[in-house]
Amino acid sequence: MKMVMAVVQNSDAARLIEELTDKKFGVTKLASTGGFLKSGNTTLMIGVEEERIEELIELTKKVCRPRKQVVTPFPGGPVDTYVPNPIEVRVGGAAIFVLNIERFEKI
Ligand code: 2BA
Repeated sequence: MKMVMAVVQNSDAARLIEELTDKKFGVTKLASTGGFLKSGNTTLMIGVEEERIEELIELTKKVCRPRKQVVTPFPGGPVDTYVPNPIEVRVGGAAIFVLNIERFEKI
């Protein structure tokens, strides 16, 4: 068994969860915050048999679209007079981690 941790954009999360549950994947939704943008995103925990990993990744690719976001880097402190230019970042898609699970018990 594997544990898939998928960080997705909030706007894609509801549809992805719906598609996953329709296909009988077990899923837990966690509210998370991206370290770079410091804005909310969604992390899904999906415990899955190894043979279904590719199906899961394909489904995620179908639902989760990369988007461009414009951010203004926050300057240092209150006395900082330098105003940085906005920059454009491409936010996933999804950041997917596949972890080995040593043991899984449902009590
Ligand atoms: P954030 O950390 O808020 O990052 C949002 C987007 O900002 C990233 O999109 C990337 O395009 C850009 N970015 C991140 N760090 C950067 C930096 N130091 N300099 C310039 N641009 C930077 P994604 O790569 O698609 O990541 C989307 C979200 O997935 C991330 O939100 C974070 O919550 C998670 N994530 C991505 N890679 C991760 C990793 N290696 N470990 C843990 N979480 C990760």
